[in-house]
Amino acid sequence: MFAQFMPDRDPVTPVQHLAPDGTLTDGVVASMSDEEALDALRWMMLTRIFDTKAMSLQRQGRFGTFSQVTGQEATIVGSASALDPAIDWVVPQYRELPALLRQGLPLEQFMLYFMGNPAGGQIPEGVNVLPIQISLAAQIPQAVGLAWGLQLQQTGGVVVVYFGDGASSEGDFHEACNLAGVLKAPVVFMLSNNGWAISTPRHKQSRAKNLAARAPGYGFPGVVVDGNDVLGVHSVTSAAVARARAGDGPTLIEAITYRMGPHNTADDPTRYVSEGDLAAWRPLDPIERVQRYLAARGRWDDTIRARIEGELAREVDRALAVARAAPAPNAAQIFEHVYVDPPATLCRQRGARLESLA
Ligand SMILES: Cc1ncc(C[n+]2csc(CCOP(=O)(O)OP(=O)(O)O)c2C)c(N)n1
Repeated sequence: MFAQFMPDRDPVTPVQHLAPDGTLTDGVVASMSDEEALDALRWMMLTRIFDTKAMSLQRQGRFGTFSQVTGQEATIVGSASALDPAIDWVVPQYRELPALLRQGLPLEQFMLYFMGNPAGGQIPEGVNVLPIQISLAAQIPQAVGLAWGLQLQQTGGVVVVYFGDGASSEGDFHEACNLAGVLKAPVVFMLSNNGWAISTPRHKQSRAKNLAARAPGYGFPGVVVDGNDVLGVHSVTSAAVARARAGDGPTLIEAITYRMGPHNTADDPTRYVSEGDLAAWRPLDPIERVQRYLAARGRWDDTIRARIEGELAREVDRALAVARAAPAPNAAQIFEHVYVDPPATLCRQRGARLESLA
């Protein structure tokens, strides 16, 4: 199954704690309590429900271009749940909704962004996340800078920065790794290898035997994990966070997962993703895997599913109602919340724009 992500030579076996049938792999102690696994499952299910809603809102013209998480929920939730939102930071690409929510970003705030309201890009005070980044890999050096700042301030905080296999081919990724290695910055590089950079497959992305294998070249460890296994991802991320917090520097985690939907709402994956690949990945669904695990422990059944699905659907509807009731955006807003003291050129542009509208 993992072979398609790696060139023929010397494949690694990804770390796996939870097998697709929901059983723990031999000798493994679960990295989460049942309560924590249930909590992780809720975040994963909320994300899936939101994805469906967001796709339909986009088709109705109420949402802009949107990238779903579907299929990758364990990678994002397993890693984010290794963080302490009070001191740790999440630096996203654009496919990490549950990590942002777990850090405390309100769902309605996330929705406003996709409704074209500049208020959606304004992160509330005290929520330790950076805004979504569309320019590939630009967030990675920024994350290292943030981690360096936390190191200097001795806050004990760690930064987890998310990006894809495609972004890992950008120069920014390599420069960021180099600097992080030199500084021993408290950062975890979370590479979601979902098989695709839009329509470019992993095997055209790099000759490296696996993408985590690049880390030792920068002086820190790389680990490959089954990205559809929330317990495995949680375990390797917890170890990487502990390492960073102890002052031992960065880790690169490559989570092997699969993008089960389009790249975004503007994409037609039927032109390049084979039905056979999707069929092979369907039984590896990260949400069903945790459900099987919890069912075997007496913590999951159809009654609990119906209750939780109802609660989550209501939560999405509530957030949508709040986002819809938000004040309409105005032209001045796009100049706000970037600088404390805006530079003179920006002030001039703002003045000219408002004058032309008046
Ligand atoms: C600097 C830059 N180049 C190109 C693009 C266009 N683009 C948007 S998403 C994408 C693919 C990204 O793939 P990956 O990093 O693997 O993330 P995924 O979308 O698969 O999660 C590309 C090429 C961009 N946004 N920024």
